[in-house]
Amino acid sequence: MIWSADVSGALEPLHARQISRRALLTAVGVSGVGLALAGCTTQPADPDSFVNALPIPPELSPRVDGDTLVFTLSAQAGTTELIPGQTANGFGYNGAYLGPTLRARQGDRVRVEFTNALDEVTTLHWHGMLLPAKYDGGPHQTVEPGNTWNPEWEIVQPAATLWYHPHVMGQTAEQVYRGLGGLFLIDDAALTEAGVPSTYGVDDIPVIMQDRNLTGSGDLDLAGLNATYGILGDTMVVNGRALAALDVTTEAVHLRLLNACNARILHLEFDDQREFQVIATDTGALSAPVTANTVTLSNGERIEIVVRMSADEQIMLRSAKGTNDVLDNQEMNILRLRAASSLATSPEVAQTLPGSAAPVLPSPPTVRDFQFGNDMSINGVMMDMSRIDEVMAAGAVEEWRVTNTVMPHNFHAHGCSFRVLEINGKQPPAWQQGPKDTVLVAQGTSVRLAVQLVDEADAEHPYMYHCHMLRHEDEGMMGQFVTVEPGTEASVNRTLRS
Ligand SMILES: [Cu+2]
Repeated sequence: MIWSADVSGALEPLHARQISRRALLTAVGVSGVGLALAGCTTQPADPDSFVNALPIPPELSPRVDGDTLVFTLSAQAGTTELIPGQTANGFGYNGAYLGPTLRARQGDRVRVEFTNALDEVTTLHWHGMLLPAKYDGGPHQTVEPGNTWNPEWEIVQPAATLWYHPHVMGQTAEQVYRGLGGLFLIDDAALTEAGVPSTYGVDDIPVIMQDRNLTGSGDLDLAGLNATYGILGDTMVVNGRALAALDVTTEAVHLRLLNACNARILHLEFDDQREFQVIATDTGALSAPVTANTVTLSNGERIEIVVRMSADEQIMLRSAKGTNDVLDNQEMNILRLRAASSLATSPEVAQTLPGSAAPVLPSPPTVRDFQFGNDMSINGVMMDMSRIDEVMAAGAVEEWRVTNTVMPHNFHAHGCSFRVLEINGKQPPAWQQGPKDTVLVAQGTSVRLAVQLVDEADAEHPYMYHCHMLRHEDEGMMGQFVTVEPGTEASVNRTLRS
């Protein structure tokens, strides 16, 4: 057992706080134990130390203005407790870390009244949302400190777990790391009718997973933002709480798993390898539940699962060690699930779910290639805010091929939903065949996608495609496309007026 002295001088077992190696080096100096630990990866935190109640992000009640749901969000700085009893300085929406959960249904009109109460410029991007590019909250829709921004759109897509986060050029990694992010759920009663648990905070649980480095006093450690992959934290924070536990009171729980890490790849499983049902991917439901016992999520991706438990059971959601460089080189415990001694009955999930039909490629399809380069380029160029890289027909279905011969990256595109047709020429696993907006493209990998573009024509405001590893998109591993009236593609000006 290794012991460390906390600031009060009391000794406590090291595993109790999964103290970061950096903090330990600081605490013990660069000799002895510190040197012995340098260069090795952190052991997973002791499951028995996962005792902190999992916070549930509050639902944000909209104001109703005519036929529009109006949500009010403010980006702000404040203090939070990632570890109970210890103060962390964070950024959040309507709070000090993360933000409330927004909810709406297909067909709803929504407006967000957003205020930037930070002292730095930010943007507010709706990850996975199909909406006009001028309201997408990408790098062009900057909001200066003290200013407001009021995007308004109609929800045109089916039920999904979407999320919102900053997307400001060069500062996204730091702002997300400090805590800016939240969920936007699109609801559909048909999923509840199909037996998917849907009582928010009871058996329908958001699980926003973030790896963070914490200082010895529990604050966010910002060192390493400019490393190759940015910060890879050794402490998992879920919904803003380290060493978190969820008290399960029903036979089945629906977990909305979001990899909100800056770069880390998660290979999610339970410690007893139990099977669960995958019911949805990034942008919507599957057509039938898929049984699995492990799923991989790169950062930015979501997956929804239903897991069943027996009374008095305790299981750990964890990430297994993988082979993608430093992005998944350690096993990490994430969230402990503790079942009560008496569980409320849950229905079985129906064998048919209200999943949307996959986009059908025209014959012959329009094929678009995206090649990752060694220098953070895509197709040989880095991000230029004034350059339109691709012009597409609004509402079209296209075939995209993303090829990566260099280090691990992933690929995310705005203004579309896609299906993964092939990874290195083979069908992806069934749990990866649902609607998506982000896909892991590991080193030496090529993925083929069927992309359904949003039916919005606007030659002046681009959508983004990029690596979602936040350090990489900040460095410029990003490009821009516009969707325009079909037939007008050739006449579009590819230089944006500033
Ligand atoms: Cu990348």
